[in-house]
Amino acid sequence: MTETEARPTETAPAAKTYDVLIIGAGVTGLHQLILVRELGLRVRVIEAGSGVGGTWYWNRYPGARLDSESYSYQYAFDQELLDEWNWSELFAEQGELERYFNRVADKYDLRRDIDFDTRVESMVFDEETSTWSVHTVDGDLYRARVVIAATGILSEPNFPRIPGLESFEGEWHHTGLWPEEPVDFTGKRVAVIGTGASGVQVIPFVAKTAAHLTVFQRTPNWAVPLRNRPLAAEEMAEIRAGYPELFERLRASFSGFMHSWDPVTSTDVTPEVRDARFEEAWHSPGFAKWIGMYHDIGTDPEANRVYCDFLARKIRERVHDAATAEKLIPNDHLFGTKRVPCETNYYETYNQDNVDLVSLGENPIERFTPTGLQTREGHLDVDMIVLATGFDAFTGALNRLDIRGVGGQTLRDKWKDGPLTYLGIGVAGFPNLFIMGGPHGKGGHGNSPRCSEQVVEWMARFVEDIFEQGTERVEADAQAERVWTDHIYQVAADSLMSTTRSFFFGDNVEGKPRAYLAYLGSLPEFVEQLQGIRADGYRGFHLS
Ligand code: NA7
Repeated sequence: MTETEARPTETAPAAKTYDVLIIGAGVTGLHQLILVRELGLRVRVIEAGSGVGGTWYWNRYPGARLDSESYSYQYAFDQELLDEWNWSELFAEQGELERYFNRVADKYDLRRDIDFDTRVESMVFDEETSTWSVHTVDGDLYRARVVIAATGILSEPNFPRIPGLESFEGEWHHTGLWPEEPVDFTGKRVAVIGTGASGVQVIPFVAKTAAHLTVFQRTPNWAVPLRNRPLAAEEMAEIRAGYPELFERLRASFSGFMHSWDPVTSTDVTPEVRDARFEEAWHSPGFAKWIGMYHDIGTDPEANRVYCDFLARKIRERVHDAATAEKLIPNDHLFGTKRVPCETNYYETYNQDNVDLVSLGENPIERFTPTGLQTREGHLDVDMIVLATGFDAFTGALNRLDIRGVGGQTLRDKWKDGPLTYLGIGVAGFPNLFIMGGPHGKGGHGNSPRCSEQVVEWMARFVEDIFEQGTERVEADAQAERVWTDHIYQVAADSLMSTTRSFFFGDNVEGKPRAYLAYLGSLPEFVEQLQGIRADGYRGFHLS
């Protein structure tokens, strides 16, 4: 169906009117579009970027790649696509993922329903008509009964509050907003700020060709080797033959990953057996070294410390300069209490003569200048600055939409002390707005397509029921929201993750209140709850 044009008034632009508006053409938004379109509803996607893929569109810095095995991170709903697509590496790089999502967009002719280069400026709920008015930065107006915000968890870049960036006369880039044109480090003096998952990926690439690289580290991370390798055609064929069992297994797993915690307790085995197991994991790919480990490493601080000692030894073996090695070993948090970055030659990079590491605790950056960075100890001249400073995760992208619900309340205000949601999907006071992949949803700790697919399917059924039953207004119940949010906090409080600062708690961003933002329950448990809630006539939502 085509859009209908509402009559423009003198002050308002003509509204483009749809049944369902989806914000974001990333992993979740594309899948949601495919399913909502099948319902025959008028649906449109608004996307700030110029292409599809979300994370894999924006994070195009050299070295960007998956930490989940490629074949576990793809849509499972299209057998033809599964049959046709060959992953070239165990952990695909950004370009391959972007090609994959473009292939999906081509196959389903999705672009005809997507407005690219369109950024939402504000969204207002009209209580009389029970519709959302969505205003874009370019002055366009969309109106829709239902809005699905698929804006992503790690999509709003975090900028350090260091003054003067606008005065810097060289080139600067944020890893999460990397340009399409190639960035050339050759012969340049480069500063990289940030040593999280993005930092450890980009740093070895910069060091290869830069004249000099200075890495500014706020806190060291427990980064572990990715162990990437090419996937030969025969291996790919074997993997493909096992897809039905694979996807079934991943759906039944805790977070949709290939690895799951070992039921064996590390203290039940001899130190020799334990150390051999650590060593074996160290040589295994991806998250085998994290969520494939003895389960008590995720729950018992003492067991975790023994593993930290092993990992610290590995860092000391790899970094020649003892003082640099010590700087790279975390002493403020246990292993796995933050997102574990996976790296390739990250630690060896510090053995290069053209690379320096600066601890911001010892030598903070005071300001950016036209020619570089002024630190407490002196000025550093650089030609390029790379900000690998992460994201205002979970809530940043939603807050930026400037969402105004019942009575003009803003979502930002409602969430000023931390988000309140029902299932991570609905928010009391914000009817007909559904969040896919935001705070309190399963995706924060999981493999994104695996964690979102069943929720997106559930949402499509909900949308179908809403329109079939002529429901005008759907709103999460405030009490159901309280119970869900308390449940979220309770599970997190019992976890080792609560012992440190991280983007899971929001306190990676200066000034953001500390509140747990993800969901630590299991994927099957979450999906079962969703199904029960639907069976009970969407318990916890008011439909009218
Ligand atoms: P992360 O993991 O949040 O890492 C950001 C890094 O930037 C981390 O080292 C931060 O230090 C550092 N940071 C953040 N703010 C500042 C300021 N103000 N000054 C100096 N350094 C700062 O984000 P990534 O992009 O690396 O990874 C995000 C996800 O992408 C990851 O989980 C994967 O899913 C892919 P900190 O450690 O907080 O002290």
